[in-house]
Amino acid sequence: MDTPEKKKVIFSAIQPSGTITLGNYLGALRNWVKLQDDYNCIFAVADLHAITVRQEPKKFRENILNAYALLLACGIDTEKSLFFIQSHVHTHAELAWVLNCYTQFGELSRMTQFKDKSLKHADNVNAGLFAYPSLMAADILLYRSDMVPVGADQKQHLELARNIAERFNGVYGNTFTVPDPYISTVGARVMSLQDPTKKMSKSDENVNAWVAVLDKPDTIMKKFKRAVTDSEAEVRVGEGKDGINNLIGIMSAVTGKTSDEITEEFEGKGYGDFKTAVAEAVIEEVKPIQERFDDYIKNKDYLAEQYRKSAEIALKISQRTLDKAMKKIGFIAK
Ligand code: ATP
Ligand code: LTN
Repeated sequence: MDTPEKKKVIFSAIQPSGTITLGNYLGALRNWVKLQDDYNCIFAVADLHAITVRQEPKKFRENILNAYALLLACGIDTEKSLFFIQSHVHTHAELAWVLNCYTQFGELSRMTQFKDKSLKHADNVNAGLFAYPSLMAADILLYRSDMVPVGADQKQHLELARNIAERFNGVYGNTFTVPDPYISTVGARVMSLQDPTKKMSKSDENVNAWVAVLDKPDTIMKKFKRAVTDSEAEVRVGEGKDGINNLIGIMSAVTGKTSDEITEEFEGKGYGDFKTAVAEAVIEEVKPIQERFDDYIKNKDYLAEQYRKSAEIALKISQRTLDKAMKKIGFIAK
């Protein structure tokens, strides 16, 4: 963090809404780790976002700390990047309120995630779930972020953040940096092992649909062995072969081999052998992460030192943006 002015700013966050999956890791976290050398990166565990669906307090506390430790274990480095817990930096909730007043009901009503989640949690369609994108906009805009690495599912929210920033700047003059999406070229989209037309999601109730980065080796093996495939027995990328395409994608992301190389390697072999090989490659990939995680999670003091150190700096940076925005609106400075 020597020359934060010179490097472009990247912001991203992940919700501690459950266990972190292989999809989160291959599609997002692994890329964040790589970005740390070239950008001024700011990452957060988005705990405020997570309470838009009901959380059991004990489990929630555990999920937040586990997510923090796991991201460190994946290679998020607090010497290079800021990495904090969202609720520890109060400017996020404050700017979110302000931005709520610059976000239209109609815009929020069009968000597909809101529509999906309100169907899924029909008994708890709360105002926070509806206003979720203005909190996400606050996260991003507070740090004058240039780029936001997000998966396809979050593009609509990012587009809204851009609109909010442009609208505010239009009324009050240049206040917020308008962020661009950062679409990684190497990011894998990992699909569910049980329904490979759907993305692998940590909130999927079917535990066999996802593999967690912290799953034990025999669990990983079992889940891959149960993965849905097709009735052919050819390890190759093809139409109507969503399950095998997904397994090839995972194998390729983990080993760096191309799909052609994988096809060649498994010529004449059955799906059973291939599934075992994919499971073994994944087990190998997550092993060092799990070992580091076990160390970090035992050391609560070290974790606290890291998230506090980052939160303190994040507060200073974000407070400047919040103050600027509030001053422009007409609030009286403290
Ligand atoms: P939820 O089920 O609670 O919606 P999720 O598993 O879909 O959670 P998010 O917290 O929404 O995960 O996403 C965290 C990051 O991981 C995002 O950048 C998202 O694009 C990425 N991601 C999530 N699932 C996948 C996947 N299956 N493949 C690739 N990237 C993914
Ligand atoms: N909504 C995102 C998590 C998230 C985020 C952000 C991502 C919260 N704030 C800011 C990028 C930028 C999700 O569910 N994946």
